[in-house]
Amino acid sequence: MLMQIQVEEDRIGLSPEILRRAFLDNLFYIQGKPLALATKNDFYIALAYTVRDRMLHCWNSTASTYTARGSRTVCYLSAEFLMGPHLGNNLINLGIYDQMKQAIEGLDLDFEELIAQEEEPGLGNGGLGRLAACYLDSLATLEIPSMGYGIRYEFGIFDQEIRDGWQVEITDKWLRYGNPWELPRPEWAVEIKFGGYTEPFTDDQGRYRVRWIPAWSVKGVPYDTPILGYQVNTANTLRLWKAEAPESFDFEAFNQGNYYRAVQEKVASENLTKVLYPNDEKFEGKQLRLQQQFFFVSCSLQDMFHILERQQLPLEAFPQKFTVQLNDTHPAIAVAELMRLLVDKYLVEWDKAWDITQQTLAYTNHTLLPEALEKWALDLFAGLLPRHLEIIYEINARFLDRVRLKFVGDAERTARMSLIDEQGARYIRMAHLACVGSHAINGVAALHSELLKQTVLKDFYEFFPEKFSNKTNGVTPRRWIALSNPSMTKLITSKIGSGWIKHLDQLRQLESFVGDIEFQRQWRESKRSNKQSLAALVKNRLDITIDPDSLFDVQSKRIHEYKRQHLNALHIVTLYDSIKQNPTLEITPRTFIFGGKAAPGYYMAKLMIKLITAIAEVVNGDPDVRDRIKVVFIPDYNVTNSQPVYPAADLSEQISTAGLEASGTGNMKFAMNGALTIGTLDGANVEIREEVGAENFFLFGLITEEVAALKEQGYNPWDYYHSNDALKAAIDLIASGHFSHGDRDLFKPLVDKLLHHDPFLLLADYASYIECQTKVDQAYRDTQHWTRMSILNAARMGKFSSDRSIRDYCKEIWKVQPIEVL
Ligand code: 73E
Repeated sequence: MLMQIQVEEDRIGLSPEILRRAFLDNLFYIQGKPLALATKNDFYIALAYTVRDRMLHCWNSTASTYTARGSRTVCYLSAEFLMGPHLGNNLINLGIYDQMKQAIEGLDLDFEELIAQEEEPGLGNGGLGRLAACYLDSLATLEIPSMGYGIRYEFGIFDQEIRDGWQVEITDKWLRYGNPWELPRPEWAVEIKFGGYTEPFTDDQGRYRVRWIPAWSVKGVPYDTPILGYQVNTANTLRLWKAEAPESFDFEAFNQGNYYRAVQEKVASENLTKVLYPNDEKFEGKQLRLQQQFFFVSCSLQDMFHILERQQLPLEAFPQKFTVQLNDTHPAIAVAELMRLLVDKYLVEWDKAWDITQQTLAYTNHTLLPEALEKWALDLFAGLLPRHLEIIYEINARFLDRVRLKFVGDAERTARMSLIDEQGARYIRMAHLACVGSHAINGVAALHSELLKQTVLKDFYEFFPEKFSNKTNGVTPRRWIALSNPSMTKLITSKIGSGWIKHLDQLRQLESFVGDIEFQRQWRESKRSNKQSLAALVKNRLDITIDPDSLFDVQSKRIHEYKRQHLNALHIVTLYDSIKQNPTLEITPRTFIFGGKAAPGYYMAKLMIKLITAIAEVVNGDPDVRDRIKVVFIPDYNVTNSQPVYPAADLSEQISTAGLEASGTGNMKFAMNGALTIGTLDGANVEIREEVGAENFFLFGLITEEVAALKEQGYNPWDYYHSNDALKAAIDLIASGHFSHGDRDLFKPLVDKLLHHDPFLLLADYASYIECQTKVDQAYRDTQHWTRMSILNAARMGKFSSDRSIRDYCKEIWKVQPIEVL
């Protein structure tokens, strides 16, 4: 009896002494090592289990509370969850960061070093996957019954190395030392079928039905990770599916003595969830990708039916029990799969099944870029999912009948709205499928949601306007402030208490200290110490010395032409050139910091990285300029490496061509950490500027309507090139080989594209950008005023907490209420 209580206490106690004892216990019983023999990884694993033990109680209570209350559950379906390292975040959410630090340091171990041991699960490309992760944090913190459903990729987003200035991709073996945060649940595995053909038949009751005879199948095994909320007992689940060989197929081959075929099949099955597609906002119609999408959607929907069965609820209760959010069109096949399960498996009649499907599903659009819109070649689709194709035809036929009724004689509209693109080779339009099958459709920032209605989804908006709404993105202040920026967190809490971590609007209270000289000094000191930490990291990793007193000007995000990292580069070249022309030029010393990965097949993006590193080499090596400007490209930008970046930034570059960045979320992380934004009126920049005040935001560039008008009237970048001397000088310098050891060919594709097409209007925005950067330069010299602006930025970012976004989704789309876990 005594023994039991002792064990319990060691598993749940939160004091440094108990934590230390539990840690040593885990080191011995899980890693099988005494202190003296343990490696850093052993320490990390023991630490992780010590934390996980303290979450398991919450996880269990949460599950039983939800079952007992029969609560409505939000199911967030996403092909990507960019969770970032779990350990630090779980310590914050458990509220034991400092206690654990004390426990570990009491053993003479370096706590931060152990935290840094974790290989982050990079199961996403960028903003879309990270948004899903922030939403899970907020759902748990707000005590909303919810589940994240996705794919357990064996290889996440590649690790980036920079060699000779070029990006090199290294496979991400994140599971190689084990993953202490997940629990496999093989007992809840499901079967997923592919290929084959269909045939009609009449069932016992004389009903017309269709049978799908698939050609092959795989098994989906769920791996569960607890997602703990901040200072609550709620721990929800992230359920990621791994593909394995099906039991039955394997067995058959074995019986025939075909052992090698069985092994081969096993390998082929596991390929399905092997690797994350590393393309951000670019659709590639690859068969394996469609297999991945259908696989995780079918696994997840079948899982929901099993839960319904276990709770002995009728099929009609499906939409009351589950509300399913589709994170972009990647899971849009859910429309057809839910219909198939209801109609073919559970024998629900079509109209009723359609009601259930529509009531259950909701769709979030994340981009207007035409190259990102998913459309599957019909043959490929038919080969993999023949039954789903029939179902989509039926949905389409019924839908287009309604369109024809509402817009009589408008054949063009009918063709435009069809789920099938028949302009040439035939394709299935996944966004159309998602719109028709969902009761709610939303964009991710106010501007984006408006543009959706005016452009890519215009016809659908005209057909069912009531489905459309906006849900502006948000980010979690737990990871992006409390964990990433402890010095600012401490300062803020010393002034207004710690309530803001859960109620970010409370940061407004900082406004009353904005004129307080002592508070301003502390604010600067915090920023300065964060800059020093980043400088130390840069020195350590890249052996580049940067000055923490210089202005840290940061652009970190995926590399993409529409995000215009090369516009930033043109500014650097312009500054460089003006210093070379006028060696005594007075400018505010700046450190330009870049970070971001390029899709491996995106040649122009890779060339942009080479351009930045080439400029860095020249600038940093030139004694005339290097004390005034420095350029750093931080390799392998991921969640881990981004965490020290946001707190150290003075200036946040959000410079996409207006109308093209749906929202952005990095823009929010920077501003929350007291950086000022230089940005276009694009995505959530519009709302950030509204919140922080126009006087605390550096705005430049054409607005969306002007971009459209300029393109309409025939945009000619040459005119800008010839009428702006500084612009011409910058482009000529790049073309001359100045940054490429005399090689005039290296950057030619980039320069030619700018001069001859410039689809993202860099040249049109150049003058406005440079002028705005001059204002930044001036403003930074007035330290006190800059500090005021920095404080006001952070103080006014309450709206951009993902808690606010999730509350909006809960109220307006999901209709779910919090359930307290005791
Ligand atoms: O503006 C961002 C947005 O903040 C947008 O570009 C990004 O989603 C973020 C979160 O809403 C996004 N990613 C993708 N589409 N939009 C995407 C598309 C295909 C594959 C992977 C990612």
